[in-house]
Amino acid sequence: MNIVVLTGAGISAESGVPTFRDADGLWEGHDPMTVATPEAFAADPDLVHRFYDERRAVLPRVQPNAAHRALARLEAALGDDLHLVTQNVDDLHERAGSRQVHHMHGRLRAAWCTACDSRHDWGDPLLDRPPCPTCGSRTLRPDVVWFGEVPHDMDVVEERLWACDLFVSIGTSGLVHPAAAFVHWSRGDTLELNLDASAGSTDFARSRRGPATELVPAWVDEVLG
Ligand code: BV8
Repeated sequence: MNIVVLTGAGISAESGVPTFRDADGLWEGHDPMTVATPEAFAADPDLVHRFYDERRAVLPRVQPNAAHRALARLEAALGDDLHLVTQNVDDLHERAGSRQVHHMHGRLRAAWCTACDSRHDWGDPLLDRPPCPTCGSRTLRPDVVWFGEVPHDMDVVEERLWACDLFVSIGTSGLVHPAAAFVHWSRGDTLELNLDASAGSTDFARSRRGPATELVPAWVDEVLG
């Protein structure tokens, strides 16, 4: 059984990580969608660094939940027959035990040097422009994919979706592309597990409504029998 699972901010909501649209939409008076852009970073790098430094600092204080753990259990059973791709930049899938996590939008706990193109695991602030471990220049940025930038390894996702028996979307509003289009790329059956109807709910063969910490463990139990 070849399965592709996509997760969004909704799977981390019950861990206390605010989603993009539930966090009453503003951060320091800014719409996150306008801060997560190369233009915002060029215009006001300190503002953007603060946005990501704050979110990076929260991570050690939040824990994975039953939904993250259920997907780790699924990976332990299915191995390479499961492809887990997440829009999330948090590290909760890894901390729940998932070993193969495709962060299509990058990772909060990583820094990318715009001078030498090196990437580094990174848990500290970037606001004070620490030197790049590789080249020493003070040009590190958050290693996340901003609006207008190209998500990582979409060709891999396309291949896996074309070959899958089942595509499951968990905790995403289906507003951001190209993740919102995955349901159309899937050769197999499609299932949405989400608290509310998403922008793409009607494109799924089946949809279940409810919190991820209830829906995901129950679905994994069904798959593993
Ligand atoms: C690209 C990293 C080209 C940074 C993020 C017009 C039409 C179509 C597309 C576009 C367009 N104009 C512009 C575009 C492209 C643009 C886009 O989609 N814009 C949108 C706003 C229209 N996309 C891009 O720019 C992307 N790049 O297109 O390049 C390309 C394409 C293909 C191939 C090659 C090149 C890059 C987008 C990446 C942006 N970076 N994140 C950061 O995190 O700061 S996006 C960011 O927002 C997240 O990563 C996530 O993807 C998105 C938020 O979405 P969700 O995860 O769904 O979260 P949300 O809050 O919206 O929803 C939460 C859901 O959970 C809700 O449905 C809720 O009901 C549910 N929920 C809540 N609690 C629970 C729950 N469910 C279960 N249990 C619960 N307890």
